[in-house]
Amino acid sequence: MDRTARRAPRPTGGTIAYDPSRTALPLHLRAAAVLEAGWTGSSTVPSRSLYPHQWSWDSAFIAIGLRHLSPLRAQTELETLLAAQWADGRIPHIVFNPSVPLDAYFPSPDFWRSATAGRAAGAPRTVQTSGIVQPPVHALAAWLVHLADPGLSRARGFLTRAYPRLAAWHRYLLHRRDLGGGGLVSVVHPWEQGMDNSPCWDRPLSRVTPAPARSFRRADLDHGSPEGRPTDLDYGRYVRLAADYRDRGYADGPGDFMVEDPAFNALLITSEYALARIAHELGAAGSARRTRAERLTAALVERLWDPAAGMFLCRDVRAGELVPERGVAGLVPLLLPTLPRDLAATLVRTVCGPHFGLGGSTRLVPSYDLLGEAFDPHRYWRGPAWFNTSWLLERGLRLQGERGRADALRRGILHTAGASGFAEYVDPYTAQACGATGFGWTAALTLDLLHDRPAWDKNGVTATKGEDRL
Ligand code: 9WN
Repeated sequence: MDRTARRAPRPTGGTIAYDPSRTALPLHLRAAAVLEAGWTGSSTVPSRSLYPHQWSWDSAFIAIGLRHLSPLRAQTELETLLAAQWADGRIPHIVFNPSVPLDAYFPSPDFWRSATAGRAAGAPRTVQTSGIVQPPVHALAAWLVHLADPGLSRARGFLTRAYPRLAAWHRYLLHRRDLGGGGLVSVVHPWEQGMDNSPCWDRPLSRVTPAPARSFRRADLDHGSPEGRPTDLDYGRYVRLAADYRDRGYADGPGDFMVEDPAFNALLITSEYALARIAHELGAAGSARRTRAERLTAALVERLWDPAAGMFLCRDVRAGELVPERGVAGLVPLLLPTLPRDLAATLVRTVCGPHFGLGGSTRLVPSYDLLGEAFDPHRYWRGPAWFNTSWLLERGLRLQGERGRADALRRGILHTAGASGFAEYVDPYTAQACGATGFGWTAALTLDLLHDRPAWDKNGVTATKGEDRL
């Protein structure tokens, strides 16, 4: 099926309308046009059709790309998200746009009822949000956005205002979400981890009684093809988990679904390093945060490393065991500067080996084990390659000194992003576009790779670490 023919995002007045067929335009202009078309005035939608609100980790990735177009807009993107933070510190996974009809996306604000059900947890009154979270990429994004124009950032007090909110966000995760008691954060819903339909959730999700299919109406199937989206049974389980959490007033505690995920925790650690840099920029000491990041790295290794798999796995906290499925999340700790060298070398072998095929059968990193029983090259997070995870691994490979592999992955991302019309995700073997086109983070991370890496290449790997200053 030719998904590039799907409805294009609505253009905004006076800007270049996004049109995937305009392949003659240079890549950076096409990527910029996608971000222009998705800009609402205060944030950027992941996709006008499928995801017409603001999503948490999408906004962080989008800000990382937007900073090259407009540092002011990139700061605004993050500020809009941070303004929706709850008093308990959580940053909600969706901030709803009140001008979008309720039936455009499910679950809509009337399902989450943040202002009422979330009152005890301190949900904001002026804006409607979901009550779950997404991976903490935000401090990393804030730091990179600051670096794009430190003068503007300082003049606007960007980091001064963002820092306490980001610190409260990390505090929430580290204190309220250490449900396994081993120092790592647990997610309580597959949507929190961001790779919604990964086979890594199948086992822990099987304990959840699905909400009856007739009790809700999926809006995603109005836009996405059913073969590419989660099944009704899985959706029923997502709805049940979210409704139960809401009905407990979004209070955190033991529940049916509690998973320690390697990507979520590795991103928290990366963002802790970024917070240390931000603290230093603001004249405070960041050493406690660095120490914490190192301690969290050690906990990650202790609780989630599986030597037989040669990678990190998810821990099902309820069952007290690792989930024997290889997801791309288990490679993301390549981002960590104090990962033991032998583990980093093993991870590189795994990403390039038969389970993920990078540089052999695949050019982008598949979301799930190519040899896994549940592998499906087109279904959501069960095999296709996503651009944000490949961007993270490009960064991780570069940090670990794997410059040649990082360069090849960068080229693969840029080529595939352009050829697919900035697809949401692609078939890992054929690079066929899947899901929405004109997708926000695909365009943003394309811009980021176009801007940053040539300079890094000139200066080598040491400069890469220096530029990040993490
Ligand atoms: C639920 C917006 C989001 C991404 C997630 C992706 C998908 C939503 C959905 O879209 O999730 O949050 O309806 O499937 O899995 O990573 O943030 O782009």
